[in-house]
Amino acid sequence: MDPKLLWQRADTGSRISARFFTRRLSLRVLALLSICVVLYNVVYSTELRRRLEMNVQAPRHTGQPQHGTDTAELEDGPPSATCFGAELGHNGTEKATLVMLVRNSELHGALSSIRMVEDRFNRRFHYPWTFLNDKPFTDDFIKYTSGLASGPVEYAVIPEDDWSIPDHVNTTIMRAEMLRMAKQEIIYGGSLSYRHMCRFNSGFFYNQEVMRKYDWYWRVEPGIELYCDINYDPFTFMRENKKIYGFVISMYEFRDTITTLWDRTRQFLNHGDYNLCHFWSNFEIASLEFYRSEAYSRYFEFLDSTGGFFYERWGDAPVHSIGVGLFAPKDSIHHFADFGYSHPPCARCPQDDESHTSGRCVCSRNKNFDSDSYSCLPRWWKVNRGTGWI
Ligand SMILES: Nc1nc2c(ncn2[C@@H]2O[C@H](COP(=O)(O)OP(=O)(O)O)[C@@H](O)[C@H]2O)c(=O)[nH]1
Ligand SMILES: *[C@@H]1O[C@H](CO)[C@@H](O)[C@H](O)[C@H]1NC(C)=O
Ligand SMILES: *[C@@H]1O[C@H](CO)[C@@H](O)[C@H](O)[C@H]1NC(C)=O
Ligand SMILES: [Mg+2]
Repeated sequence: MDPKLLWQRADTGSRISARFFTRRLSLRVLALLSICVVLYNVVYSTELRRRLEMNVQAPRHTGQPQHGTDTAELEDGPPSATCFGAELGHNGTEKATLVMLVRNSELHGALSSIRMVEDRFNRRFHYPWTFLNDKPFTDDFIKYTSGLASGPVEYAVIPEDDWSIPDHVNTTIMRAEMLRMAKQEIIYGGSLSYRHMCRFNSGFFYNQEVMRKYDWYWRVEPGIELYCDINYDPFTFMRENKKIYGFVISMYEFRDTITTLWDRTRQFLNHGDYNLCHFWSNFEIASLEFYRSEAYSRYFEFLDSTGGFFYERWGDAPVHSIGVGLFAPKDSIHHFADFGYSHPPCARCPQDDESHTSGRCVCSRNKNFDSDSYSCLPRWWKVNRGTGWI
């Protein structure tokens, strides 16, 4: 048909409708519209009231948590889901906790990390948070952190024995070594508190009273970022797939901080050479049972007996990584390639489309430490093809 004809027809139509569109008809349309608006308002306000009532019946948990190892918070069960959370999800069912070792002075970084982990993951799962500190947490720290958590919270002070220099360490030698390392500008070389932290994370966190009831932990540090939503339960993933240790970033350790760690390890059991690769332990999702195993415990106790955590500055990352490399089956180590993660100064971003769309990622694919020359991921990828990891 000639398109001109169409226009002509439409013209005729409009002339016809103009004739019939009387004042009376327009009044009827107006009345019908008003009825629609009124109906919509009634339905909408009923729904709004229903939602509000739902919230009032299940108010958000606001109780003040106590110092120490009180577990009453846990028995209360997690606070109820928000409207949004209830629509999207279900509650986490694993014996797992998000754990943060942190100082009171790091409150701001802690809040920023909690917010990130809650928004991207935990608001749909309500896993409990466990906060550990060598000093009592301040009221402010407790108030503001518990305000952000969607699950139960616990605050525990680390026993002195787990944060002190063992008797067999000669502190004269230790001080001299710390001075030497500080002069050489070795990272954290002159810090005693950093040494306590590394030793604690290597051999004590998993046996803390507040951690006993859990099988899994997710380590969260102040000031981290998650770039993508995590829409599944990584703890369940770990359990179902018989995984023991999960990481996101892997890199080389500074040789000067662990001069004799590998010699000591070889002394503990005969093995080849250490390539300095370690999983960056500021993010870990892993099995607590593994660390509590005899193999790992004996390994840690041997390392601790050498005093190397103090004479040198052994990090918990190489200790965990070597432990996992020695005592966990190769296929029980998992790289969370779908996680977007940053702990300054390093960050990684998922490389596949699927993670970006389903995870609402906010990161640039080419800002990715995995492909940095300092990353151990290329070695990791080789492991999956059958070559050794450490
Ligand atoms: N309570 C407490 N936490 C500490 C101390 N030193 C480090 N941490 C925590 O241990 C983790 C690692 O320390 P951080 O300063 O982030 O070291 P980096 O990530 O290696 O630069 C973080 O969660 C810190 O909050 C300390 O003296 N006391
Ligand atoms: C999650 O837990 C809350 C509080 O215990 C409960 O009210 C809610 O029904 C649970 N949601 C699901 C989907 O199990
Ligand atoms: C510690 O080491 C120094 C220097 O080697 C030595 O003089 C001192 O006797 C040692 N102290 C102890 C308690 O062994
Ligand atoms: Mg850190």
